[in-house]
Amino acid sequence: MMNFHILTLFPEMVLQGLNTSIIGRAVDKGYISIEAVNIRDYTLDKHGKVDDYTYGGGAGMLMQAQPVYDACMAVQDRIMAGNGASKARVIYVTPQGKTFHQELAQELAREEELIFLCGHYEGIDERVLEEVVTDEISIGDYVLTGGELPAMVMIDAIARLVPGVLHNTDSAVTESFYDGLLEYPQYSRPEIWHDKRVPPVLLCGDHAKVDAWRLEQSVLRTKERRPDLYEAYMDRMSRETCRGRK
Ligand code: 4HQ
Repeated sequence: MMNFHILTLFPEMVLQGLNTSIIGRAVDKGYISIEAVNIRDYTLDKHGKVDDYTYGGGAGMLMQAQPVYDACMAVQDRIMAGNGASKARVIYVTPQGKTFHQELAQELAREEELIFLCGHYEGIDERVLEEVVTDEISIGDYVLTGGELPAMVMIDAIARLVPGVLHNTDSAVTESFYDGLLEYPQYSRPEIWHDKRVPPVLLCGDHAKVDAWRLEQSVLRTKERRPDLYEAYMDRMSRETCRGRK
């Protein structure tokens, strides 16, 4: 069981996005939980304000420290009341963080609780980030309007690694990036479509032959499309071969 907590000004956006399909089913079955906490609920401002102008001037508004801090502390307190001790990691979603990747998803999937802090406007007052954030993570080098989509991307990638979430227990390891290779091409009925035949090896019934073909396709594809991944794969293979000879 893994519990995700999302601190956001748009709780309905993340709940809508994550309560569908596989992730929605995982919530229903109790493998994961997803809680969206509205940062606005924690402002002490009587008009519900959570943002202000930046010192030093410049364009745009900044989320203020107080509501973010109080929302985060409220979640940490509830987590600690639940598990009796440890604080959860707090992930601030920002282009300035280290880039999210499959290995990081695997590491985070081993946590019991994760808090995602989603900024809006021009971001969040630096002082509260210094106090509450344990990890800064980006989903890639482009600029979005808020941290909600990146948080949803990461939660999806992490949640599917939690035991029980995927039907097929193999899928989490068989797919792209397991072994650092891209996936092989796949085919379903009909056998001929737009004059294109399914590769005959897939119809031969010889599982060893099928597996060998798929690995070959994965390697060819990776070499062609992701030379960086291919190089890393070849390096890994040659190291393993060395060890095998010892
Ligand atoms: N943001 N990967 C939130 C991003 C982003 C990204 C821009 C984060 C706006 C307020 N986050 N601020 N790319 O573009 O994580």
